[in-house]
Amino acid sequence: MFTHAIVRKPGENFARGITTSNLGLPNYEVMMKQHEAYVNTLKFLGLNLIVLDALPDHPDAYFVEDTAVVTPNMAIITNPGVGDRKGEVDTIEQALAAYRKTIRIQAPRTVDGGDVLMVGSHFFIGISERTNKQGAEQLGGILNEYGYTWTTVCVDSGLHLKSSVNYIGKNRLLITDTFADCEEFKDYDTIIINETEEYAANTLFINNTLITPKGFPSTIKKLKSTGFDIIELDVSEMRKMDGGLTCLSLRF
Ligand code: CIR
Repeated sequence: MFTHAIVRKPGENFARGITTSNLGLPNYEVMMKQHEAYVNTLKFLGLNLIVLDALPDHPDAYFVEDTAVVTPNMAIITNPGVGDRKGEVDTIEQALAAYRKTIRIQAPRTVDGGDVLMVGSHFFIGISERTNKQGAEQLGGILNEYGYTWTTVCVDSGLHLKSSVNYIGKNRLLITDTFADCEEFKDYDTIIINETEEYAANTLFINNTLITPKGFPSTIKKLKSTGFDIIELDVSEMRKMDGGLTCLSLRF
């Protein structure tokens, strides 16, 4: 069970962050409303929220998931794979230091937290444009020291591993078609997302509730079969910036 989450307020200049989407310009007021609804949902699920201020020099900094990997025993502070985002980690380390021992990924190794999927005591680490092999190896070495296991997964499509694969409880993965046949996931049951709803793979599982993006009816139908409570949240403005539900918080 998670008891805490770190989030960060989006800055007024958040639209200057990195994006590949062509969904139009995001709106600040709508973004803030959607972010507030997200924070309130985590509170409703019983989490204690640590809300950090916006970092104007880093317009993507509210996607806090990329800056750390938090385990029950310690937290690994990442070295994000794009230059613009590297400066986001210091304030995250300060916030996490109150709860966990922190250990840093060292350059030239890179890791984005969005590439790291925790399933119990096992970690899947995506090798992507943001997370390099050396970064995965340093991260894996640290995880081993603390008794965790890890395997790598090649991320050929989507920004991060968790853009396409997420753990949704009871040995089940919510997964896009592209990743469904990966050997690495063979020990898990899978719910495969329809090709037209791939964005909904970024569903967040918190304390036996599934938080899923609004607007993906076929995914909702499939998720209902899990028996877990489901909360739909509109994250249209985050999506315009290539982010989603998992990216917006660090849960621990
Ligand atoms: C970026 O390109 O880094 C941000 N605009 C989006 C990061 C999304 N984070 C995530 O999927 N964990």
